[in-house]
Amino acid sequence: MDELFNIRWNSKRPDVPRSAVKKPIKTLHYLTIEFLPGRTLKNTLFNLGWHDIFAQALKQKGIDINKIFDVEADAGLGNGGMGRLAACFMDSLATLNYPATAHCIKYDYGLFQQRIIDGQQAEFLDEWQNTGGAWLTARPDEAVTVRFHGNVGSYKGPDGNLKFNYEGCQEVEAFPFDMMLSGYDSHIVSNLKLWSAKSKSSAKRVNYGEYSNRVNEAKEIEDISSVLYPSIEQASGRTLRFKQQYFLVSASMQNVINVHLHKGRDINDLSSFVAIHINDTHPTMCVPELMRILMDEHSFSWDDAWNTITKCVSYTNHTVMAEALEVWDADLVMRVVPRIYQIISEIDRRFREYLTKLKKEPKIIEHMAIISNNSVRMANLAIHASHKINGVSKVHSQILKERLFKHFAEIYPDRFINVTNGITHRRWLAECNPRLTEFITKLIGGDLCKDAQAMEELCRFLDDTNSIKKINEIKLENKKDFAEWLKIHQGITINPESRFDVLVKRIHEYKRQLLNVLRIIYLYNELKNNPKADILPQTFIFAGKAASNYIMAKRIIKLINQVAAEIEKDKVISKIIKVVFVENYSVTIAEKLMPATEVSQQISLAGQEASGTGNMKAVMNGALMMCTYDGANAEIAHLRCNDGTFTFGLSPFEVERTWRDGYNPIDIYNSNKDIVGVIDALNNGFNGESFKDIASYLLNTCTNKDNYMCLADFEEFIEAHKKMDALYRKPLEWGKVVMRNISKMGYFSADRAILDYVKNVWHLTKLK
Ligand code: B1H
Repeated sequence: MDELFNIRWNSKRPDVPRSAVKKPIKTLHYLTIEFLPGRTLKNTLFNLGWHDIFAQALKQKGIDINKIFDVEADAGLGNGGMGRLAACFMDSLATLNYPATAHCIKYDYGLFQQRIIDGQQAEFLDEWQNTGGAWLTARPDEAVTVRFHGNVGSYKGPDGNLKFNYEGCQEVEAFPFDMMLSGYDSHIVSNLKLWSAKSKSSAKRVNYGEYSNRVNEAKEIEDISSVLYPSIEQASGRTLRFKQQYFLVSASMQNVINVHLHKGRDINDLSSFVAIHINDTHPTMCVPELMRILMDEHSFSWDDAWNTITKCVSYTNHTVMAEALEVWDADLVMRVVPRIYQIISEIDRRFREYLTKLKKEPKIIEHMAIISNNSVRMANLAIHASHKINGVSKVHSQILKERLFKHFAEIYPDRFINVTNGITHRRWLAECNPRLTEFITKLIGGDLCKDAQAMEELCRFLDDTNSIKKINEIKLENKKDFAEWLKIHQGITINPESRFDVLVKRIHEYKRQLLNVLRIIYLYNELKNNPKADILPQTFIFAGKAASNYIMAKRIIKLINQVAAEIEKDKVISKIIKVVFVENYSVTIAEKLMPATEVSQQISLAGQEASGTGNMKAVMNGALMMCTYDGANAEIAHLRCNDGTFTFGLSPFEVERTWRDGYNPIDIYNSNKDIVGVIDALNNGFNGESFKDIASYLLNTCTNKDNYMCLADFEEFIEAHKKMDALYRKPLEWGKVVMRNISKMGYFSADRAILDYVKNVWHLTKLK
């Protein structure tokens, strides 16, 4: 059935008799807990080549096509880069004619709608399906049952082997909805299969007096697909999040097997037809779930099941943050999915046996084990079961291989590879920045959408003053557009002639929005001391959501807004610098902001940001980056030969060494009068609110002091900005660097990333 979805709907289905197809068609199943497609209508029209025709036709009727696009809600099934990456990958897979299905959950509510009220983040329900749900097609024919809890029984089967049955389970219907994701001028579409949880009890008659119990039971089941990342502060939330993960993998693995069998294929040939990708640790339970299906339902032996699965499965790690390397209480796993726990225990037992044979020390075996200390470690399981494991940038992959998963890399050296992330340059350049795209296309010819690497050709025009002037003009026009949009949507006026300095991403301590605010406070202090100080007129634009229970992240949002308000009160300073916080950052807002960005802040503490993709979006749209040596920043900087890059701060290695040697922010404070000024200002407060808590977070000698080393990198950050400002004051030179950077960005197209995955990991069949 899914072949249907991989055929472009307006093209004639190739009439190939099955017997004539010699090689197995290998399809990707991309398992992901997040998926952020943004809006679909514009993208689909664009990919079909119909955008301009529709726009013109509507214009004749006096209708602005953008007004129609604005009706559609973003499908907010994700939180940030990881979910967006999945969407970019599906676009490239379809464009390049590789068959792929992404499996995710049809969350009833998206992440949340963010408003800023009194400077603070307020969260509102995101009912994305009201309009964003228009693209969903219900697939009742593919519904499957997912079982939780209950008891596992065993008995001897007719073949003499041990068989397992499950009794007293909670049965949940996994009901899929398909969303077709178009590629650009391609023969096929990718499919996004979104699973929703339904109670199966509606078919059963309700006994007298039991109705409300039955309703509560149904609600509890439907909660499984209610929200992304349910809070794990309480035990009930942890159970829910865990159930959600098993729900996704059980439904998708059953689907993979059902489709495989439905096509008349042999279950023993699974690995020739199917590549299964674990996107971060959340879907790791696909491994024991597939073991269960193959052994308990298809009578595979342990070894045959394991050999099949390890040929199918690969894993991408997206972060080194400890909280995302999931570990579940063994008791929880045992209680919620008892058969799966048995299988994981056996994988662990065999793995420990293997490590013992390799003569690993007991301490190392414990460290690598899948179950240890009454916990189940998902990353260890994913690595042990995957034939390839990759990080998402060179620096990150190196950290995985040499630090985080060092012991695994020793026993499985060939499994660890790097695939640097990419973005679909169609959405993130051609669609969102038509002025720049038209200009580039005029210069270099050809179809940029098909060949991102062709941008390299721009190099030929680096000495053409008119082209550089045009690049600068386009940026100004895009800034004007954004200013107009901001005025309409948030009632805020910004000056398009000021430099747009942009930091947009999830609010997290490691991403160091705080460091950027410290710089703004420093500039404010400079202007207070001397209103005539030579400081460039700048608009500092922030956007991003903080997790609703992340207190420090929410304090940082408050600080940004209070600094903004304080600056506004000063008639002179507010003419030079202005801070704005754009509400409810989303794919759609990013599409408006990237073309207007001049300075893109990518300032995570080195070693913490696995890749980043906002960096690629910004530079492709003609921004220069202020960045640390982290994630893909390092590769972007390298590709443009380190000229015109503004890199500052400690390297990942230096960060480690500084922690080891003992980091003391007080010493830095005592030796830098600018930092003293900034800390004093935090203590005194902004717009009537003191930020003593943040001052002491930065300085306190408690264990939590300046966890992400804002003070360590402060001075270099300021100095790097001075160099950047000097370049900005020479528009032709700035424009030339911008143009050269754009010319190098073809490498960061998701098309290249997908070709890397296809060649080195998935080995998919290209459909003709
Ligand atoms: C990324 C996450 C993430 N990596 C767990 N990991 C989460 C993991 O709430 N959770 O449980 C939430 C988010 N997100 C991002 O992936 C990285 O931070 C970026 O650096 C990277 O560019 C992106 C895509 O690879």
